[in-house]
Amino acid sequence: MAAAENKSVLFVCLGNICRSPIAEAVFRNLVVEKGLTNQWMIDSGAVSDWNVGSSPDARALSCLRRHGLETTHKAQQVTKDDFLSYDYMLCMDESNLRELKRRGDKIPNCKSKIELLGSYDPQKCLIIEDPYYGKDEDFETVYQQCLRCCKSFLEKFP
Ligand code: WE7
Repeated sequence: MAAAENKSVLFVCLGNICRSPIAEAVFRNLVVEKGLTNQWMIDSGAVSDWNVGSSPDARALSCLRRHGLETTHKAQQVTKDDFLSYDYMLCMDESNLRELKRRGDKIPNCKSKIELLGSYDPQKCLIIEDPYYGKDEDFETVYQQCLRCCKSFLEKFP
């Protein structure tokens, strides 16, 4: 019988159209590859409400496609409920971290551990920079950082 989902992670960035959908797709693929799909609830969200309902940035989609991944994600803002249900909120930069912690601090029974995804990087590259005003190669850098960090995060759960 399939085990119930018992671990959960929400990947978070500013607008949920560049970095966090890449992280979500990368992590989901690792979980599928390891046959752990039924153990994990995985999603992504934004600190801001700016892009709600939008598909990921075209450059994020082509980066994922280049690596054989797809997503149908639509941008959504992190909700109060998310702080009560997710084990982990993994975000990309200090601004995301500050904002999520500020919100989490106001929520009684906040369950989520709020951390930088980059804190799991074996290469110690702590910040996953916003590629919004960048080039394709910046999206590739985001992808490689997400891959290293997601692998290392998943290894925490034997
Ligand atoms: C971004 C962005 C990103 C910057 N995705 N946007 Cl113009 C704007 C204003 C408030 C929230 C959002 Cl989300 C957006 C659109 C979407 N990754 N990065 N904007 C960004 C980057 C550097 C300096 C200033 C901004 C607004």
